[in-house]
Amino acid sequence: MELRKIVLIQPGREGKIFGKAPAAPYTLMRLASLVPDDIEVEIWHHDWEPLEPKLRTLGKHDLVGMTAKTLEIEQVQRFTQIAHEAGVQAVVIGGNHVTLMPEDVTPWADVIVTGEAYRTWPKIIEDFQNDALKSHYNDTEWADLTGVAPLSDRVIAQVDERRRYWTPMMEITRGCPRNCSFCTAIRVSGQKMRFRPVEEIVEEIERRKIDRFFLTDDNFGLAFIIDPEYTEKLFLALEKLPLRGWTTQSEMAVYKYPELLKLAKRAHLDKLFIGFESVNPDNWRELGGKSKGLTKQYAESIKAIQKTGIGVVGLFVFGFDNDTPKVMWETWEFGKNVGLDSMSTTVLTPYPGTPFREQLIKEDRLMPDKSWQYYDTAHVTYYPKLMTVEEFEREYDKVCRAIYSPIRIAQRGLRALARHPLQRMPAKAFGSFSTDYGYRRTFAWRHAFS
Ligand code: B12
Ligand code: SF4
Repeated sequence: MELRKIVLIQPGREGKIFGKAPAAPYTLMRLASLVPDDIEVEIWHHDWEPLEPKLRTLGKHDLVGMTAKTLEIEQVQRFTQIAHEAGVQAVVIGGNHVTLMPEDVTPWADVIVTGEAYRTWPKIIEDFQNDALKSHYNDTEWADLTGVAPLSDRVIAQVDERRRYWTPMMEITRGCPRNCSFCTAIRVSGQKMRFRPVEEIVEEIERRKIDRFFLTDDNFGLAFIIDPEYTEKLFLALEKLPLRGWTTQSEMAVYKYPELLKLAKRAHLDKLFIGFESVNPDNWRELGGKSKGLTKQYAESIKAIQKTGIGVVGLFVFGFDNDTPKVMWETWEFGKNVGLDSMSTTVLTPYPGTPFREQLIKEDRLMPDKSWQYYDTAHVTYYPKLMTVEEFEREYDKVCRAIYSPIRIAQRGLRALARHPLQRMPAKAFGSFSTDYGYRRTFAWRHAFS
């Protein structure tokens, strides 16, 4: 089939915030960079502009790819329907949700892609042109990250991240050897930690001309433990770049590596988002070995990290089988007293492919009326064990209103800001408050629809 152009679609529900979309579509930027130069490729993002009218301009000779997390899959199904009505014959669906639950997408997609797609995506483009498209492409190998899908200059120019997005994304590692019962990341990125070569990271940052970024890594902190030499080399290279700052997800064990933390600070690391997950020690089994619900140890790690000048964002999840409303208030107290820079409290969510979901299915505890849009970590989608749904929701609302009250956000933001020297404060002001503001917005989705 003659190929007119490729359109890659990023769904979204946030829209623009003060004129920019929140997070750049990094997944699609990598995939678009694999498209041969002689084929036109565009990335369309629903947070930047409403996509329905644009979808109606597509036709039979366009190859359309869409990515979706679980909570976005219904929006993507709707986009697919519009594209089909416009005459598109090849809508390809990839991403986390389809990888974890292909049977959910097969009935309405033309092509599904499971796995990482670095090999299958170029093959799909070729097969489209040869009228040989299959209905399912499965990439079973965890690709070595060396030289994989470097961002092309035309994609960088088209996405124009600095003008259109608040947060550029960047990948350094992939995969995590832990095994948290509720985590889907390890089911889509594997349990072997893989590293991109330092030279490629530096080259990408320079070519994108970005001076801030958030890592897509699931648990970057594990690099401290698994490959300290690599981590040191990375930090020494980043130190030389004119960065304003970067942030990443990590487990708390990094506090045992003060020398690397100092290097990380010199490499412009601003904040670590640490998944403590729970202050309830009875939940230790669910936490995959990275934390054990021991608040004394959490406090020690927070102090040690902050001492090096790096901020700590504490991430907590409510609704494990040993949780009662009391745990939510204990988390609030802990967060208040320990001096976190920002704080996220979300509702445990039984994503497809996780042991937690399997258990709930066996025990018939999934709420039947909760479609995928509710899987946003702000809504309760299952019957908790030691609380009723109503109790869970009521106390969650109360505790989040306390945590995300303007005064608490201001307090934590000022604390984060105070970590920087006076002359750097203007540059750091936005980042010091925006994390909590973002979490407040996530919580607000709980009441956007019920
Ligand atoms: C970065 C990230 C974010 C960023 C997204 C930024 C952006 N615009 O891309 C931010 C911080 C905004 C974010 C937010 C959330 N996230 Co998030 N996020 C991630 C993370 C850590 C990395 C994703 C990533 O970019 N990877 C790197 C890129 C290069 O690869 P990739 O996305 O995996 O895609 C590959 C394949 O899937 C495939 N592919 C993907 N799409 C397509 C499409 C086509 C056509 C093809 C051919 C192939 C293909 O090819 C790609 C290259 O290998 C993942 C964890 C993970 N490891 O997946 C969680 C993850 C996707 N997030 C998750 C969640 C739950 C959320 C939130 C709900 C959290 C919250 N409480 O708010 C929100 C939802 C926001 C929203 N409204 O959508 C869950 C999703 C679970 C699920 N089943 O849906 C994950 C898996 C984390 C987890 N621990 O479980 N997230
Ligand atoms: S530590 Fe994080 S990425 Fe690793 S399994 Fe647990 S939740 Fe997933």
